[in-house]
Amino acid sequence: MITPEYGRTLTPAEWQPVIDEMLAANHILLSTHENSDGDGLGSEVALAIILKALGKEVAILNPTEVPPNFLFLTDFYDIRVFRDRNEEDIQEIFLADLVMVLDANLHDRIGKLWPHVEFAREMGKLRLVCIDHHLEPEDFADLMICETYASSTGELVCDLVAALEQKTGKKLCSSEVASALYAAVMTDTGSFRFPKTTPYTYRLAGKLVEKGADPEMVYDRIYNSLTPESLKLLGLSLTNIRIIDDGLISWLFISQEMLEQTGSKLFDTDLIVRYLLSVPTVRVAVLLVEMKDGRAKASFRSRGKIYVNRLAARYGGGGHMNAAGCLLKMSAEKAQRVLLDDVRQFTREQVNV
Ligand SMILES: [Mn+2]
Repeated sequence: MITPEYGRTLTPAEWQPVIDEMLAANHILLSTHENSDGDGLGSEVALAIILKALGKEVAILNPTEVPPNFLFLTDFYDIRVFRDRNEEDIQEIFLADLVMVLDANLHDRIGKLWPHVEFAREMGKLRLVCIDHHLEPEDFADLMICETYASSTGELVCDLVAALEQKTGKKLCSSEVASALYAAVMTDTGSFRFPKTTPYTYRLAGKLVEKGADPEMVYDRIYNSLTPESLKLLGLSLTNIRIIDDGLISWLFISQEMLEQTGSKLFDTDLIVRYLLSVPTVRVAVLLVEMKDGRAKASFRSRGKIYVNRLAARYGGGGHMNAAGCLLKMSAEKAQRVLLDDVRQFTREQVNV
């Protein structure tokens, strides 16, 4: 079903405050959420190329490393991981006059960067802009562009680029910008299949291809990049999925031991979550992953009108109606008990409504 706001875009006038911030700044830092995805990475790479072309000093500093299947984006622009004990990296935040957070609407989503950004803002003139499309934003920046109608942050950035081109009279959307934005929109729409994919999204994808985006390369690099280790993890995970509560819930726990046994990494778990909804009776799917530091990371998916972002919010996380996540501040062992009880209760309530 097409959302009622379909086709809505922000007007150049609505983008004006963001454009003013970008044009006024000299040194701009871009960042996205921990365990970054195609939307956050593609959006920041696209904006970095454009801001550089406008004569700005621009760096991308992320809280966590780029997953291997998105490394092709680093051919377009350097993406660095912020080192919180490194003087140079900390200094970089203090030298910036604008930080733009993309695809995250809670302050702690940028992880270890946040305390330094917060301190730099208290001490000086650092401005903070957030562009995002998740539900229930926290008002943590000077300017918040949070539009939940958008399929992706990349879709919003496409509109921003168009407004910037109009304002500056320059052609800014190079083929690399177009491919980065195509990667953002493609991944967040599940290759143009998820509910917020509208006729506008398809037209936008078409425009990006006209501007030189390479759909074949982007798809191949992102989805055909499995390592033998991640395939082993996938196999092991599929045999461990539990379909419970009359088929309403699918549940998978991936332990550190499973990661070690297969030689796979935390980001290898990202491709597994989609299999949890592949059984049609399932309404709520949960992937719980034990992290190295003993905490656990939960990803939620749902089918139909079930707001799993509300489930994630109970643990300090958030997201969208059908896709959300959180970091649990408890051991994986405890999380398996506490979360499973909570998910069962939540699902019963939601399905009975
Ligand atoms: Mn997104």
